[in-house]
Amino acid sequence: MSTDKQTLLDYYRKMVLIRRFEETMEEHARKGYIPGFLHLGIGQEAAQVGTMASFQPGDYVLPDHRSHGVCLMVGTPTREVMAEIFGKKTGTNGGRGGSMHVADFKRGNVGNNAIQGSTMATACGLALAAQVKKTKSVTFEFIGDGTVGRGEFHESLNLAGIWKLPIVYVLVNNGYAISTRATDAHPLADLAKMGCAYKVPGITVDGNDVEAVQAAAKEATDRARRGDGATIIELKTYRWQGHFSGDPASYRPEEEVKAWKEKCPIKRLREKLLKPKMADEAALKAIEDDVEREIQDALKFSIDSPAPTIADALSFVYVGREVTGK
Ligand SMILES: Cc1ncc(C[n+]2csc(CCOP(=O)(O)OP(=O)(O)O)c2C)c(N)n1
Ligand SMILES: [Mg+2]
Repeated sequence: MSTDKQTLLDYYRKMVLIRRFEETMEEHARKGYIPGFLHLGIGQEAAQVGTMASFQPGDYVLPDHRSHGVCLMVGTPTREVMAEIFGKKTGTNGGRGGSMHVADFKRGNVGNNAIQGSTMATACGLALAAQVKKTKSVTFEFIGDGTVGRGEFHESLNLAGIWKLPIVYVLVNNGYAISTRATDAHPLADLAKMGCAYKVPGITVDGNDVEAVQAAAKEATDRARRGDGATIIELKTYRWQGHFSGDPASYRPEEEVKAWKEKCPIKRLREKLLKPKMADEAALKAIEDDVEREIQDALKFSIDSPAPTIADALSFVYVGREVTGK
């Protein structure tokens, strides 16, 4: 593939940003700063960056529970995403959502729902609205391999198929749903084929190759924008950590984890940039240093920001009416 140098450097910065963001979150979860569960997407950066390269203003995205990187890719400032995960008042949702519910409506991030697969129904609604209003907006729906076994998966694909809804299903197949191997849970190895019963075409792609992901996502997005309907892009990748931060992941053989770390999507792009001398070490180091400054700024902002007050917890409970607690 012949992606130009500037675009590849942009992908490199974005992937390093997500990796450093996730590592910083993990470090601070261990120190007790982060309330609630934290699901990290370390190892899945190419899937997030490559897909979101086709996201445009006016589009919608429904991230899943492992999607801090997706939340960053819609353009929400790193400070606000991080502060939300820290549960602070300055976060995207005033600290009410936390890691799994970072939403930024004005940028098209409609947010996640803790119930696997439920956002697939929401995606149908958003896509139907766009179709009726003729806005050309595309809905990006992130799901994992585990979600394929849910009823909503089939119900939603049926609607998307019959109504030709403008949806890109981003099926991140990282091989596991908590401790259950995808190959033990589903009869098909390539889950993209699940759409054929609903006339929703699918493609299975190496999810650690950012250029391959970008190409597949672009084709699916163009197809949706043309009015030709939904596509599933299945991105085969691996989560390096356990299901949540603190899960020892003893259900996975060490050699398997090691082999996938060798296939690191960031290392791969780094080598691609260095070998034909598209970029030198100094240029990549400058990008990494720049990312580090952004991460440290967001971290200081998040730690220094105030926590929500009890009164804050009572606002937005009812539309148009404040609850005073009295
Ligand atoms: C309906 C429902 N069942 C179970 C859960 C608990 N749960 C949270 S994440 C998860 C696994 C999801 O696996 P997958 O879709 O492959 O995503 P991954 O965690 O691998 O990114 C489960 C079972 C849930 N949130 N909702
Ligand atoms: Mg999974």
